[in-house]
Amino acid sequence: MANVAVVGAQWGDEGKGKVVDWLSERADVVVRFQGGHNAGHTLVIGDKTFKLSLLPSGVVRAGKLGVIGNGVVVDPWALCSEIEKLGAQGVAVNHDNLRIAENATLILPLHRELDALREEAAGAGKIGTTGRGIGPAYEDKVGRRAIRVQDLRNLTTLSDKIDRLLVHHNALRRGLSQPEISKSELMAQLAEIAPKILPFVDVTWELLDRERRAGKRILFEGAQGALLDIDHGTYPFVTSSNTVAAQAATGSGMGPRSIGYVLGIAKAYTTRVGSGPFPTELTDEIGTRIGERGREFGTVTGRKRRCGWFDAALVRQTLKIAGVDGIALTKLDVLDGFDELKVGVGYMLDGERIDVLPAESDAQARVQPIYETLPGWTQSTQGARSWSELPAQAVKYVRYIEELIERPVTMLSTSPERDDTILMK
Ligand code: 2SA
Ligand code: MG
Repeated sequence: MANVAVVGAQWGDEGKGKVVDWLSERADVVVRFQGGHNAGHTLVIGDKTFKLSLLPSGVVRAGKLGVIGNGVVVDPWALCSEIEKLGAQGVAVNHDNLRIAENATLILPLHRELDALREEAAGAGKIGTTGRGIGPAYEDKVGRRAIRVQDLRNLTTLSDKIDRLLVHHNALRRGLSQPEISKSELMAQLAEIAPKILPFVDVTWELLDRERRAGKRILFEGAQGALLDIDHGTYPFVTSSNTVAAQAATGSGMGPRSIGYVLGIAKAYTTRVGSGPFPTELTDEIGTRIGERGREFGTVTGRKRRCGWFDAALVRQTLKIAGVDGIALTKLDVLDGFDELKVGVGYMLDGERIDVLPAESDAQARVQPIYETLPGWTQSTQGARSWSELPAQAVKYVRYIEELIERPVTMLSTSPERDDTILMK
């Protein structure tokens, strides 16, 4: 098996966790390469449910190494509490199964505060962030003033770096009429957390290169989805990292050829959390029914997700941008029992038919979806483990999607249970 990168093809929450878990059994190393604890993966293993946020999914399986790559923003306090929670569920996280890139950026309490302050100030124009400080931390990274994981090794040099950081942040806070950040308090907080994080810190690009050359199989675990990508998503209603497969290389310190296969994950319908355009959104009782059947609430924030029909035009677009070879289609069973199903095949914009979502945010908000209608099915597909267990109309639905998105559906998921998966090719 080639090294696989798993990326979301919609707005996140596509069910990447289950697929990553399924694939992680066949991998040796699982790497996170972007995002932070804004991600949320629910893994159902036997009778246990694990909710992971920052930790790579591999850590819950014995003998796998989880790597938090340089492209991730790491909140050390959130990480420690996640490790503690897993510990209480009987999973020990230690140097043997977790490494963190020394050059990963830290999320500090001031980032979380700034995230909240900005959202509050934006009122109706807010992004609807997860409030985890993700955006502000990435801003500091690109602004070349971030504190990185390795800086926790030396409190003397850390002091100078914090001075530089606070020049920026305290100016910003004065503008927002907020009290300045106390350097001594921040230093004390970091000095306290450092010994808990440092045992995991490693030169992960080198470690990954070694593993790759030893023939170990590496699984790249994406978070969020292509439509939340900072460049290619529905900007500005996006997250602050690149979520497409190319980032798996940059965000882990490996070359692009280390990725052998890109698996996109798409839900059999569409959901979105937070603000921003969503052409096939259903605000009627059908949307409510999908949300209830699909239990569409955020793993991380518990927020209710907006629901709508599958948008094939959009997914075709993201698969191209993300470089996806084939997709796993998830939560097909949620669509059981509908009389008919609609699939978005393109858009109308100001009286003209278009096949792609325009890049400009006002135009994105104005497009009207064009639908094709397909008959639904009455039988249950939940838990189906083979093609032959699916009703003919469900097969037709999947085949139709496949045709529209111009990529094969290589995997079909019919319940949160790992083994309720149909391999297509
Ligand atoms: P942020 O906090 O700056 O990243 O928020 C910016 C926008 O990105 C959205 N966002 C997400 N939307 C869906 N799923 C997300 N993460 C988890 C996942 C899902 C979960 O990867 O599956 O736990 O529910 C995620 N992360 C960020 C957010 O809603 C804003 O629109
Ligand atoms: Mg999720």
